[in-house]
Amino acid sequence: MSIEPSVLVVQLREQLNDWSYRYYILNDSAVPDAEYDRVFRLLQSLENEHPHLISQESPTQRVGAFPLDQFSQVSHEVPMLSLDNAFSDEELMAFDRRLRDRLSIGEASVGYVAEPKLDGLAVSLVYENGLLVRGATRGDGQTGEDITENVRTIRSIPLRLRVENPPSLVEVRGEVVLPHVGFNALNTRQLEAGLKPFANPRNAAAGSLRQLDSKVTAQRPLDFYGYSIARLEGADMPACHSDMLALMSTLGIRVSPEIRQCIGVEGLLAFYHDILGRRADLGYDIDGVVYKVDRFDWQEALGFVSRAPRWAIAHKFPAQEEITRLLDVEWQVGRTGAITPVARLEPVQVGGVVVSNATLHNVDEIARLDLRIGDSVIIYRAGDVIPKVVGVIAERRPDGAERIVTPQTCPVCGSEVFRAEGEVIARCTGGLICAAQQKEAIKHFASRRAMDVDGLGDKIVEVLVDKNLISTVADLFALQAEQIAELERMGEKSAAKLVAALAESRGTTLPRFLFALGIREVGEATALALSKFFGGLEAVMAADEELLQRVPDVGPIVASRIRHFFQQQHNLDVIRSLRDAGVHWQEFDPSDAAGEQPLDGETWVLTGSMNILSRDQAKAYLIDLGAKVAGSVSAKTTVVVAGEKAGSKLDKAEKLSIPVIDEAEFIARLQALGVSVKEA
Ligand code: JCF
Repeated sequence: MSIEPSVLVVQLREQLNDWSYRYYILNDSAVPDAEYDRVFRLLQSLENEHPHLISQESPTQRVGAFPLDQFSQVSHEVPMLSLDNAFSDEELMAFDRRLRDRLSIGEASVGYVAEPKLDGLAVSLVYENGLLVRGATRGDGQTGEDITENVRTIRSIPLRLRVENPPSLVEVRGEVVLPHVGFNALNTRQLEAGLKPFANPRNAAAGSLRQLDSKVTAQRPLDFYGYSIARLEGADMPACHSDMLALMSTLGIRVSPEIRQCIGVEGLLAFYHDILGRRADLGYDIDGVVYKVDRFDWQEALGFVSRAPRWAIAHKFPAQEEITRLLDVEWQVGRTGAITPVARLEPVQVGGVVVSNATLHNVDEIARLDLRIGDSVIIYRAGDVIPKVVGVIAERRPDGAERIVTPQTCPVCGSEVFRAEGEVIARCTGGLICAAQQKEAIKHFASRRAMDVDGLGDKIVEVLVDKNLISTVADLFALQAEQIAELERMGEKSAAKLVAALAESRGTTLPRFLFALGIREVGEATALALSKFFGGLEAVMAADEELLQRVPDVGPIVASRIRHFFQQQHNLDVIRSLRDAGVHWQEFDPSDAAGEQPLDGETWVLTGSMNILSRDQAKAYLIDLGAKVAGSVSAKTTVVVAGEKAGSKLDKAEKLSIPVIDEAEFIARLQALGVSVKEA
């Protein structure tokens, strides 16, 4: 017997709305995304077949509606208030004093409700008989704009209240924000599309909410938190603010989980400092905290001054945006050779710390901002992230403000600066000889999956470079035990061990060596493919881009990176030195069967944790033997190695009848293939 479509549609809708509620409002994900999507598509196809079954509250209706020519005006039945501000502890104490005087409660403490003050846009949501019928902006507090279609796209705003018998009318007030993650993703998309990025999340949220085309709003990951009920009909209004917030939660409206009841000024200050300390971790911008008198009878007694209530105040945090002067632009070389412009600024307080440097990301950013030395610039700093220059105040440009020129050579090593076509990032071509890149290059070279030098950890590499004992990877092999023994926290024993490990690592494989060179875009898989194709290093070095592209999985970009690497004389010098130092591997004729590896063509999957081997090591062994190592189990998987606490991959392997072996069996197989297995 099949279920009636009209019944099924309701069931699916309820299921999806319930999952959505748990995900967006309770922050607990009930089912995997894939399952949600599957049910969503099922509902969509049913609604397509039976359009009369579509209803306004269906989750399929959150994708935006027809674009509007303009927003219509909405007058607020109950005005949307603004808040008075306190900028210091003293101002806050004066506020509390005033309240107690007006209420004539002497030295008794006031019960407050404190909440983070979200830096977004205030909106009003009207629910009639449980159904969302209107969304509006604050406007001037009396009249706002009808943004119903836009708010309907926000997943954390329920289209229907989650109660059996909803009040006949509920007007919720709250704040729409764009969380940091969404803001960064949006700006990345803007830049990729050649559009201007938004200066801060608030502007981005405002721009997103005031879209005449709600389909655009639907693409913006906006969030909503309610902070009060302005009108309630068909139910009793609670007697205090904290109970009203609880009622909102019951109705399915998201309320900030940070809201607390606080007693007296001491309670408020403790809340303020707690939230200020966690400001960066909240995931969205806040510009302070809001305190409200909890008791409604007291709120009523206190009343209003002009458009702000006497019973509430916003205690502001230090601003996250400030204006200062751009003194200079310096160029920094990152560990991958990326050359990034850094703004040197006249020191300014932003978000409570003194900022004198800010990132400019890349050369395009300078052009986009039309930045000149001497300009007045706007600095934005969200929490702990690096401050950035988000704007220029063009009217304040001084005469003779200098243009900013991209360097042609690396400021660290003097090598040519290269910017690949279509790339926004300029890079130093110094590779292994550039001091800025040396440390990272050496760490990579020595790592498990590369040359696997036992005991040469990141810390030691840093010390060796800082003490000028090494500057390229080739210098590693000239290190003497006596030199190492003199370093801090190194003894004769560990020095001798390290020298022995270095000596041992000289016997390697071609794929490991190619990977160890740290050529951009050449990971282990590509290194292996190159080895198999060419059989020897000389052949890889001599190959032109056309030939390189014949290697499986090597496209034009990777080919150009490889070619470019081997065209740099300093890279050739380092390779020469490494070979002179005794680094060697087996080469073979690629047309010959000798190049074949025991696990050629096999795909292995590692899951769970192992006791004897590290995952990197296990992977490296497999790759050395010619296998591919994949991240997920599929019909193409040859074997799954399951360590302890193996999870879903194991289930999947069983479902697909793929052989599963444990760590002991894995090691036995490696040894049978001639690998001398080392403990991690
Ligand atoms: O989070 C906010 N931006 C916020 C603004 C929170 C509140 O509780 C507010 C507000 C503006 C007015 N309460 C009022 C009365």
